[in-house]
Amino acid sequence: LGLEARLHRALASEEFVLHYQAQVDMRDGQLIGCEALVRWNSATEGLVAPDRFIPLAEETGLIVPLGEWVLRQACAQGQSWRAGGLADLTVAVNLSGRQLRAPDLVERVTRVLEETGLPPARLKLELTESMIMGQGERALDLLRGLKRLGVRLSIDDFGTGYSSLAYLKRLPIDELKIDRDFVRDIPADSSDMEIAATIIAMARNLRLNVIAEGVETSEQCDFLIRQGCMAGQGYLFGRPQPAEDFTSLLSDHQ
Ligand code: G
Ligand code: G
Ligand code: MN
Ligand code: NA
Repeated sequence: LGLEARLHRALASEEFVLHYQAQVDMRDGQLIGCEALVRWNSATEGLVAPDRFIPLAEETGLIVPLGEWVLRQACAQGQSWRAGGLADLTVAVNLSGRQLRAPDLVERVTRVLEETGLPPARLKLELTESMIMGQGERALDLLRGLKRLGVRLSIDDFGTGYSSLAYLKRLPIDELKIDRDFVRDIPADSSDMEIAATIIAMARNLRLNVIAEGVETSEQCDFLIRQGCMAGQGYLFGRPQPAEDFTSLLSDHQ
């Protein structure tokens, strides 16, 4: 069976799982949210990373039902942590370009929020610059539609695209997420430090939240805080982990 057929079968037989990675206030390590990251728990290959199947899922359109499964699963999980009194986290979910182009995205998100009971303000959708830029004016309408639901919008992999300040200013977004490419070589690479600092300043000027991804060392953490970026995600604070493990972590911190 080819990969495409195996992916279809995997969706039907519920072989996909979500791992959750902490998003914290880097000043005190306080948990503020988590990002849901999909993996394929393949019967034959074990845990498969998204880089190995998301591109094909995107190409074939399977990303639309898969993405909806991810969204529903993550929202249900977030609501279950809330209902259990464990934590009131914001759950971040990645969207793909194909999902963004589907004509009924706003309706799909509305339905999932209603069905799971997660308050819209507790859902953060991560979109990349290139996904939005490729959409022209339609993107603005779409983002406005999502904002009207009350969900939060974050620009993932920020700094790797070509958004101008003028364009960004028009987008109804809440957050810039600094790509880990610009975090990895802090403090060795001074131009990466400049870029990270510039993104943080840009976010401040546009009154947007900013979060750094791929934070692995306390030097990186300290530098980012000094520049004014308080939120972070990365191995320094925790790796992506299965829902059960993330839940135990929440219970331990109660
Ligand atoms: O842990 P990591 O290897 O999870 O993720 C690799 C890439 O896969 C990231 O860039 C991430 O955005 C993407 N990814 C992870 N989960 C999802 C998902 O549910 N949907 C989409 N579209 N991309 C995802
Ligand atoms: O969607 P996005 O590209 O933001 O997905 C986050 C990706 O970054 C996932 O693949 C996740 O596993 C990975 N990641 C998260 N924290 C770290 C980190 O500290 N170091 C590295 N190398 N990767 C990380
Ligand atoms: Mn992401
Ligand atoms: Na990213």
